[in-house]
Amino acid sequence: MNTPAKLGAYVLGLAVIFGGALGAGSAVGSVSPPPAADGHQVHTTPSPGQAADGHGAHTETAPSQAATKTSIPGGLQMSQDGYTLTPETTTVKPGEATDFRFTVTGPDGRPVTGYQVQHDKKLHFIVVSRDLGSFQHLHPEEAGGGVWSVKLTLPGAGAYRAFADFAPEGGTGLTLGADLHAEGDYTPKALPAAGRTSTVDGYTVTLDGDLTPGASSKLTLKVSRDGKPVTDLQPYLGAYGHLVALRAGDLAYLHVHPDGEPGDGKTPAGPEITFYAEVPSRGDYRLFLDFQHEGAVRTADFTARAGELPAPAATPSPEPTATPSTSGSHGTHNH
Ligand SMILES: [Cu+2]
Repeated sequence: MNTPAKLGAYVLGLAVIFGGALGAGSAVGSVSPPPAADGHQVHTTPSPGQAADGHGAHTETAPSQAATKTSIPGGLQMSQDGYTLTPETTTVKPGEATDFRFTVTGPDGRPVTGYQVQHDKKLHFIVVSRDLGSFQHLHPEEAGGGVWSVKLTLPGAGAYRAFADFAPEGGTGLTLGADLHAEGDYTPKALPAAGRTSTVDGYTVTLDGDLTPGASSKLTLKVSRDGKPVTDLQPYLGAYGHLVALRAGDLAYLHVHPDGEPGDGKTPAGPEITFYAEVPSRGDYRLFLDFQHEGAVRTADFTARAGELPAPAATPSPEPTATPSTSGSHGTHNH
């Protein structure tokens, strides 16, 4: 039994709505994180040891009938509400750093130059491979005239999705997405198996909580190193952690943020970072957690399954449950 995980499905707090998440919590401000190396990235290989755990605490968690919502998740469109993400180029050489440039054009057709600062930045730029094996969270610089510039390396040949996450001045938060290509032959990797543990650079991050379609889901990520809880996480982008969730299959983009923020007098600097996330549908999601410790930003990654159906109930059997048996203790049912 995992009580906190179960509670997470019920205790609805700060619902972060899919697609407009950044707009909701934009009032960070007082905390200025120390400079960190921008451009951390992660490459993953499926890890056979991380199988989905089979706990079946979902029985009562009837996912809400949110299917009537028609809002489109973020990141699936390159143009929305009059704003369009326009890369100067969409094909780059794999493994080579490129000065990647793009604009966001506004309803008047001109590059947008006015942005609201959200989580310490005017624009967050996420680049993932379409097989969700590689992830980068970058912060482009303004090059003038509404042009954004960022040093970008696509790690290998393949198809990628770039997301610009921003809020234009006077507008609400938007995430626009565009495809990028790194030329060459490639073999897509399988989605890593669902799991609750991620290791990166000697840190172990565990995931507690379940994603429930159409409902606010509490996720708790716990950071440790060498078996010891890390209690001195550093603020990064106004929070102790930054979580991006992408739906496998179409890369719908969900930007979630922690419950509490550094300096609010109640949010500890680890080892646990709590998030509220709302996903729109059943299915697999990739979660990427950026956290900062000892001056470096690292990314832990997970595959999480939303709205996993409970294991089929044991077939009703006419036999009494306590059948005397000589066959020993086999048949213990696994919930
Ligand atoms: Cu960012």
